[in-house]
Amino acid sequence: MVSVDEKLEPIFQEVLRRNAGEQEFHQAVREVLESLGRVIAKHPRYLENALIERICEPERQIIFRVPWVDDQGQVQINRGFRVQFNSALGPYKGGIRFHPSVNVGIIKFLGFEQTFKNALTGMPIGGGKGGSDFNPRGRSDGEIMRFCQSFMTELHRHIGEYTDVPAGDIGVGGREIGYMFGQYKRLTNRYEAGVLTGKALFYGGSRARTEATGYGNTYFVQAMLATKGQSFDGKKVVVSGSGNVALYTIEKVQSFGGKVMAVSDSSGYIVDESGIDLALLKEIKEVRRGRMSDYLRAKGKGVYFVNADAGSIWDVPCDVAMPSATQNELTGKDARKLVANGVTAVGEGANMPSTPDAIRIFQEAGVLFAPGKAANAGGVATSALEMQQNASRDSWTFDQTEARLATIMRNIHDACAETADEYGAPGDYVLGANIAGFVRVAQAMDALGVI
Ligand code: NDP
Ligand code: 2IT
Repeated sequence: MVSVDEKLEPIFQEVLRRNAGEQEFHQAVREVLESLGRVIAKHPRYLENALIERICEPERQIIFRVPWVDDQGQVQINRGFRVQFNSALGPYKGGIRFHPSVNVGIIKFLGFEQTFKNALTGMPIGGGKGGSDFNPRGRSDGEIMRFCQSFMTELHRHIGEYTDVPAGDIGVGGREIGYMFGQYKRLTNRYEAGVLTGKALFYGGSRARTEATGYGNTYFVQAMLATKGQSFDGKKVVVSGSGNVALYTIEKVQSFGGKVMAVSDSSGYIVDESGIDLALLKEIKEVRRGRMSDYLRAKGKGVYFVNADAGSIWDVPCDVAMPSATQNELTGKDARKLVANGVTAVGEGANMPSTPDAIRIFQEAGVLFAPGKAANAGGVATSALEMQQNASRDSWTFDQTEARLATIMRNIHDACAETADEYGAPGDYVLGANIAGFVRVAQAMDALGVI
């Protein structure tokens, strides 16, 4: 196991003490601190002024009650969160997640990672994250709207285009952003388009934002493969999840000549020997909001379905793995299986999908490994492009926006690779991403005084 530098160990112990029980947050902090030993050896200045301690402490954490009325007339209560982690580089920026597993530790890990991810994009955005333990599964459109309105009734006083700009994440897509924007507009009497991103195109959204995270991860993996003289062409790819990130990962991988063998949702995974039929999958997931088994029913021949408790999607042999569902979905056992099956590259579309064990196994096996905070940064980067378009009351073409995204992903890839080289760990994208992101945030914090 990689260890935390002895000078940083007391900082980590203090994080554990002050944030007891928040395992995902501990995991995310530990990974960054493991990378920072090399930074403080070179720049002892970052140990002064408690800069690292401050980076590990959110600037503000908001927890609130979200009451709403279901279709049966019953009052329901959920808990809402917004963690405003760091605003040294710009307004807090990051998604909102609706999932029953959401708790403060999960939102904190996401906000912490978001801070470094957003710094890596090179755009003027700080880091934040929010959400609720609300479960959208099986809820009617009216219930979703009432929940979003109640959530925003509290959240609106904490956000704004210059303060904090939320967007989507698990369980929050264009529909939910629309309901939240509508309620924000009513409450504030302002058409403040830049307060939320991921809006639909007809009221201030950006072209390519829907596609951006999946496309961006594919561009990142393409750049990693190119360092070994390889490409996606003819490669077998497995993409977990079947939501926003997964669908547009599949789209781009297929356009680059890759063959996507398997996809999943929380019920299980399907394998399609002839390659995933993306039009069918989109119809099931984006239009019908259906389940993985609907694909099996529609397709039948050459397709099989494995229940979530009967096996792991990572048992399916592939050249490239692109985990795009949720945190810690790819374990050490899965990584060992993938390596045994000859995987050559892994690009994390989700946030922290690989456990620390899995990352170690990939790296020891020489697998090209792209951590989420670099590889999935295309989503938030395109959100920042949406903010730019809103601020200038402009609207760019798809090609123009995608070209910006492609350049940003190339720059992030190169920054990670060059930083890894500079700090004596060539090919270690985890170290490169953590250090490059950290240095940008730390420099800004340092310049702003004790904040
Ligand atoms: P969606 O809600 O669109 O899709 C999530 C997918 O992951 C669904 O297929 C869902 O299955 C599956 N999933 C979610 N939670 C679990 C779980 N606990 N166990 C198994 N499967 C699960 O979300 P996104 O595609 O937007 O997000 C996916 C990941 O990408 C998340 O980690 C998110 O933080 C990250 N991300 C998203 C960005 C964005 O722009 N949207 C940007 C950067 C990162 P089911 O429907 O059955 O629940
Ligand atoms: O994890 C993420 O980067 C997101 N969910 C997107 C955040 C954003 O503000 O677009």
